[in-house]
Amino acid sequence: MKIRQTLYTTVVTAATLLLAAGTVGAQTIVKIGYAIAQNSHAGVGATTFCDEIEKGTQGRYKCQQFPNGSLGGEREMVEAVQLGTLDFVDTSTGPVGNFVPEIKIVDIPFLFRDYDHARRYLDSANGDALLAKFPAKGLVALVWTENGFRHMTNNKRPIVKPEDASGLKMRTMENKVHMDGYRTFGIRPTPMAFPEVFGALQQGVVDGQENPIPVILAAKLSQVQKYLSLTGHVYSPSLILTSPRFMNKLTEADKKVFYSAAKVANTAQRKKVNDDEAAGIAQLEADGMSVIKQVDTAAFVKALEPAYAAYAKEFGAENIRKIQDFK
Ligand code: EAX
Repeated sequence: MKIRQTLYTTVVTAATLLLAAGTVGAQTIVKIGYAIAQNSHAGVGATTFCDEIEKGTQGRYKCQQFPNGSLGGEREMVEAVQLGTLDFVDTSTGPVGNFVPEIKIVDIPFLFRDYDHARRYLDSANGDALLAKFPAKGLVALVWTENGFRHMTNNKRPIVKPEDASGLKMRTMENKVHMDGYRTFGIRPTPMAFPEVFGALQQGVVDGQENPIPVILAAKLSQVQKYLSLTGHVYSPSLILTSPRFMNKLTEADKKVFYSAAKVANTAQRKKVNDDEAAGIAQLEADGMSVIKQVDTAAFVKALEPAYAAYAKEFGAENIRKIQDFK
């Protein structure tokens, strides 16, 4: 009896996992996952996306949200979307270049000057051209969303210049472009999925990590990190991804609803990034972090020169310059 029940549960669970989008009567439930908390910028993006598709399809589609990496890290969620066991993920580009190599170029440190530069570039035909690379890899990118400019935190010392970062063991995303760049700062990069980061910092497996203010806030990293240096060393884009298999099942009208829902979600997600940027640093100071506001940006850029030579080989110096010069 017990065995039969277990078997039944296993079969039902397997069936649910195999078919991510479940239909209940006339309503289809779609699953969306992301690595951080529901009250974060990614959560605001996902919630807005869900509200918009429900409204736009008169309730024929509804979402189930899986925040906090409850379905795994970002790489695992992208894999799940590819396989069709998850319908949507709002993910940073962190691991995405491992699936769609062409987008790795936007992960280069000190590529974008500021939010306006990054947002306008990604929203332009240049950003669309990168989104067009996804279907060949079994993915559909509905829109660029945003994670934010990344800053370093650690428990050893204030980081003002690369020499201060040198020797620190820092968790990074599973992103070769980042890791190659950070090595030129003397950092020892330790790639790790986001759901493991809090524990790794708490246990001292790594000395530090780097993430945008909205993520540092949402993951309460102030509880396990002392120093925050506003290095802004790289812009971290994100994306809402689904699969061709999912999109091909939709009517043309519903496809439009999903695409426009993604656009509205992006606007809301970026607005939350703005709000977190405006209020977050004071909040993190109140939470006990020591915030280093004056960093030697020029020294970091200089240290990166060997990495930039390698990026130029991989992506083409011209292509990198085109992004940097984008007005
Ligand atoms: O997408 O893995 C990371 O550091 C990401 O910035 C975070 O999970 C938000």
